Amino acid sequence: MDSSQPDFDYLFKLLLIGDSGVGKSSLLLSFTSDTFDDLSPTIGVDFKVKIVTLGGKKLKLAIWDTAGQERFRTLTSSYYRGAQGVIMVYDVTRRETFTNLKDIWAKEIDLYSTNQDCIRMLVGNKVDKDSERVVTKKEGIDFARECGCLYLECSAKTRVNVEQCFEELVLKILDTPSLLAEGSKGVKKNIFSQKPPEADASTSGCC
Ligand SMILES: Nc1nc2c(ncn2[C@@H]2O[C@H](COP(=O)(O)OP(=O)(O)OP(=O)(O)O)[C@@H](O)[C@H]2O)c(=O)[nH]1
Ligand SMILES: [Mg+2]
Repeated sequence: MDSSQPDFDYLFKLLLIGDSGVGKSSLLLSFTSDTFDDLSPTIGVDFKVKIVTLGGKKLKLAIWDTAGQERFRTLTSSYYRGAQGVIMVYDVTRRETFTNLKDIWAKEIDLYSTNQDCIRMLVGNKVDKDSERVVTKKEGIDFARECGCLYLECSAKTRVNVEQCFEELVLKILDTPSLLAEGSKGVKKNIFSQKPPEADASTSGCC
């Protein structure tokens, strides 16, 4: 076999955004390692890679996990560059994390995203804490409709709907010709051009 051929059909860059503590890193860990841990807040940006087979294609997902804390905000704009999908996460037990998605995060995507067709997914996390829920599913659905996003509720802790969050997003990317073209550019060049900046990268996990 020709070793210069990449072992995947498309390379997609996905981004997790949302307030600190909503569970972005936990979702990523749950998706990539099938585990749940009590994590510390992310510093700068973290980055994980997962290979999945979806829609008959072998896909390399480079998933960027950004810090929600205000003091890291200035680092974040460059992370949007070249992303084919963005997952906007809120905590169903903390209303301000939901309103901040509307007031801050959705605007950031508009401002910084370089892909016009970039697919957005709204995710309400921590549904395992049902007795503490303050944001209803209907509110989530309505907001998703308003901003033209996909929508799911999930729990990084119980892993309910975690895979679906990533899979539905990726399937929609696979359905969008302009994003597919981008994804295959990365493959042709056989480069991994979307590494986080050295100085900001905290840890790098793999597959
Ligand atoms: N019960 C419950 N707790 C969760 C869930 N997801 C995350 N947590 C907890 O919420 C806290 C914050 O989770 P993180 O994944 O670190 O949140 P984050 O969005 O990455 O936060 P930043 O890195 O600061 O932006 C941790 O104590 C997690 O254990 C969930 O689905 N259910
Ligand atoms: Mg984090």
